[in-house]
Amino acid sequence: MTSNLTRRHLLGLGALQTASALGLTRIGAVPAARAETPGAAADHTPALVIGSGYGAAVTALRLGEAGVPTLVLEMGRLWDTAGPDGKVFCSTTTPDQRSMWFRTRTEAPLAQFLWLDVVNKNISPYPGVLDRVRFADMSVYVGRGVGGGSLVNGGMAVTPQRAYFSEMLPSVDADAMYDTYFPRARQMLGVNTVNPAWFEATEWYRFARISRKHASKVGLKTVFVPNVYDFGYMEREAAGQAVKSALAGEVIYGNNHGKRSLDRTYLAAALGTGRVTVETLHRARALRRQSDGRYVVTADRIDLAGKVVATRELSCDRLFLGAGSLGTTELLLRARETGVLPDLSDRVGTEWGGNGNVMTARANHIWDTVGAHQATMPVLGIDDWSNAANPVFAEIAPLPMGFEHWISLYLAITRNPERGTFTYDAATDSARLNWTRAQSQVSVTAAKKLFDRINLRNATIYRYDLFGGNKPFADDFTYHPLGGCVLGRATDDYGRVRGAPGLYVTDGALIPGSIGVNPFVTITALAERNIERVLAEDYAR
Ligand code: FAE
Repeated sequence: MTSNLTRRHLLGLGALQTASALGLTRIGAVPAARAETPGAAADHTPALVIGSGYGAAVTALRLGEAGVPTLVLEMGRLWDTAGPDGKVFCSTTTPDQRSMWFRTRTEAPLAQFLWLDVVNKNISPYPGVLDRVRFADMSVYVGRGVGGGSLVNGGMAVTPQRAYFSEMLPSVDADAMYDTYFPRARQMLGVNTVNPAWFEATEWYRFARISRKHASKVGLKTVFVPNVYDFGYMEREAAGQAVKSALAGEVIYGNNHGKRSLDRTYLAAALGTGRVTVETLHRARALRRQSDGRYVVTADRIDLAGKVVATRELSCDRLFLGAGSLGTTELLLRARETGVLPDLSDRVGTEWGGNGNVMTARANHIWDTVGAHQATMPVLGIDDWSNAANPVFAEIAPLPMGFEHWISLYLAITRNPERGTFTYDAATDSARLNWTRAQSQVSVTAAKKLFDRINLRNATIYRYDLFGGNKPFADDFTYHPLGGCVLGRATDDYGRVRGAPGLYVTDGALIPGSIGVNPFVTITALAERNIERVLAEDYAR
């Protein structure tokens, strides 16, 4: 199994490199140049997967292993080619066109410092790796490219608390998840933990140790947070033996080294099966079902300027949606509201949440230095989730600015029961999120209760200069969009879309708005569970 996987990985990685070197948008272990020949692309494929994030990558691998020829459509590009600076991804401090999805200016989460607009930079429009999807009172950050969110995220690989998992997804057998699918997901994703002795000694995590000290003064416990960043690599970075990535401020616009993103794990293995092909810069726009039961996806192929250069119709026997909470929900909502798939459940477009995300920052005393050098991968969290009166899991986040700033930054995950809904806007042919500031207030109140305690005991204050509008809490964006097509409601208990045989949801859209920790391990494990069942039942018929 292991050597097989290694061989597959190598084959897959080889395919990725060849495609990248030739500038192809079609990637497969079949000779890529031949596959790119005009007219060679088949219009029909047994399985079609939309998107290439966690749910999609798991699904593609398991379909490929089962011998099912599978095509993956990804709207972003393959991130494997060095730019003029010799790097695949641009730096965080001097971002260029590679940073964001068709923008003229970057839109970083922490937009200001000392109230000054010094963080964001002008860029030229390009299919960059990070997108910020803006709705009225909520923005959603997502990754774009082969690997989806894995290209831009903080790598924190956290398994949810079992009781809360069961509360959120009561129809899922928790024994099977915790005995089989969570361990499988962690192993496949390459999850590892920081060496505690190194953590205690290194300057790169001084910021985390300071926050731990302040939390412990009010009796709050901290826990180590696992990650998919290779901590062995990070130690070599610190020792000057490896090119710096997490220690060079890289994260939200991509890591050039060290991170086990999906293109190195699941997707490499999927391509290595020889049955999976990925088409990049293809945005699925519409889907319909033919009278013979096959699905047809209309996809726009864009160029690097964003211009639609071709529109393709691709038919498949089975269609797997892995375009993320926003992308998958929009495709289904559009299909239902335009009457193309009228039998879809009225639960499509409901139960959305941002996982109770809220960011905040504290100003430390002059003697509590956080260090000019900070690793971008968080490894500690304040775990107060079992506090029934105010459950919060707050990650101690880095703010690597290259100079001492005395700031402690946090991403708090709160238990927010509010849920948003999506409505289809015919004028723009898009899904609109209905979410209000008042719904975010629940998260702010919970985070404030926790950090007021820490501030009071340590005689510290909030920072008001970082999030715009003089706000000490960033409550208007999330990194963790969840829901929109929830398991057991809009789908059956294994992601089969109700009212549409042969159509499946594989991604974060299945989770009802909240999971209490960073979500990608849960999304991965759930996808593993669901595709196993679908292969055993639907493909056996
Ligand atoms: P996702 O990974 O979003 O993949 C969807 C893919 O589909 C993307 O590649 C899209 O480009 C593509 N797509 C969308 N629409 C279409 C279409 N119409 N046609 C073709 N392709 C399409 O989906 N989570 C953690 O657990 N730990 C962390 O440390 C963490 N940090 C984060 C930091 C940042 C800055 C961000 C943005 C997210 C972070 N997350 C983190 C969240 C995590 O990345 C996210 O939950 C998963 O990526 C969601 O996985 P999905 O499979 O749902």
